[in-house]
Amino acid sequence: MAELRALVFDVDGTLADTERDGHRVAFNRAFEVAGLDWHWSVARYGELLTVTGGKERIRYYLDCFNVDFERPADLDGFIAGLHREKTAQYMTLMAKGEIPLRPGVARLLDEARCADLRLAIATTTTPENVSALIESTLPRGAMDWFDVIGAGDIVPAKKPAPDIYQWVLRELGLAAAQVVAFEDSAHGVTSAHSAGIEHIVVTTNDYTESQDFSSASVVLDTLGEPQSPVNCKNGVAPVSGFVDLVYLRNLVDAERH
Ligand code: XBP
Ligand code: MG
Repeated sequence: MAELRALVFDVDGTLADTERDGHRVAFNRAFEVAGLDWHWSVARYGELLTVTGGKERIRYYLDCFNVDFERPADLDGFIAGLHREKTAQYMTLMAKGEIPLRPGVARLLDEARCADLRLAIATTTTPENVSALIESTLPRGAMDWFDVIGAGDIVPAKKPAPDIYQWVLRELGLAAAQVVAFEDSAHGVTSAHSAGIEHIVVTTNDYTESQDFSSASVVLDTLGEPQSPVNCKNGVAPVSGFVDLVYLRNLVDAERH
């Protein structure tokens, strides 16, 4: 039986609740800077999250929600420019440190590091956004805690395709059976599942909490803390009340028998 060797984290919705008050706000600020009268409301953004990746999301918005917009001849260049501004806006927002890590994230990262488990990231978001979040929420140098960061356009097919998880496994030099992934969305779950990776869902955000997570070993509201135990929505809850390495190893063993 394979031993657990690495934890692989999604970013948006998993490490932190970044979509509604981070990415959405940054998109709207970028539209304003570009002199566009577009505004993505909280509800509309939920619909737009059907598509992963910011550039892809802008194109989807034009295709489905703003079909009358007079498109520039170089639409790809226009979208890329808007998205660059959105990334800059997002980084400025993150630097203010207003979006914290979700409960249990810092604790589990620390425990994994002490136990010499490797850490990795598998996300569709732009790499600069990952560093902006990590640097604003964890101690200096925390980027080095992660052996592999799979992010953004590094693979052409974003989640729900399995490519980003397959890329991360290749870079780690590990088999799917040696890692556990943490996700918050149906797209992320499909991606991890298609790559053959055991995954845990941790979600409390309005955008993803009622999605289909039937392939996940367990669905929890958070990773939990000693003082604030998890609420288990599906699967076996941690006896301690929070996700730790004992729980993860048991879960992995149970799934593989
Ligand atoms: C996250 C996303 C990202 C962000 C935007 O999905 O869908 O596209 O919303 O990021 P996941 P960019 O959590 O499954 O990785 O604008 O940088 O693309
Ligand atoms: Mg996510």
